[in-house]
Amino acid sequence: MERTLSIIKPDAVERNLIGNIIKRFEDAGIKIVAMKLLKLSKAQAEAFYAVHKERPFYGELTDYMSSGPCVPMILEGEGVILKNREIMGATDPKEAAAGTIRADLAIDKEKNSVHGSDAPETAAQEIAFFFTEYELAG
Ligand code: DGI
Repeated sequence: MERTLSIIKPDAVERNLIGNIIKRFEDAGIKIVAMKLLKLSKAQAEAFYAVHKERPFYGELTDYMSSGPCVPMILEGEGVILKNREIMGATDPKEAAAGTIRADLAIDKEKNSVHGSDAPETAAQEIAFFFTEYELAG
């Protein structure tokens, strides 16, 4: 069964939106098979977003991601990588489809409430960044 990494980002945790976001995944038939709440250090945020190192927003993005607690989760289900991306909506909430998490809840392109892996290889890497094998529920 396919798995992906989701993160409820600091702006959403701060505004008490953890339950709202998790309900959307559960209502879509997606299973949460691992979950934790933690605060990334600046160095950890930089490592997680290393792929964006050369982008002009890298400093701001990693400051923001280390500014407060976040909730990384492993989601499981058929086609869950794409399904999660659809439930999240486009990166910029102004461009996100109605009814998506980002359209409904996100603040802006940076404080966009959720992260979701974009492909099987990145999903495997990102899951391993936050979780060890023994932390998986099944
Ligand atoms: O996979 P996504 O999160 O939808 O988007 P991405 O992989 O292109 O970018 C990763 C994150 O980087 C995104 O969720 C928020 C941030 N980001 C992307 N583009 C911009 C940005 N942050 C700022 N400040 N400005 C941007 O143009």
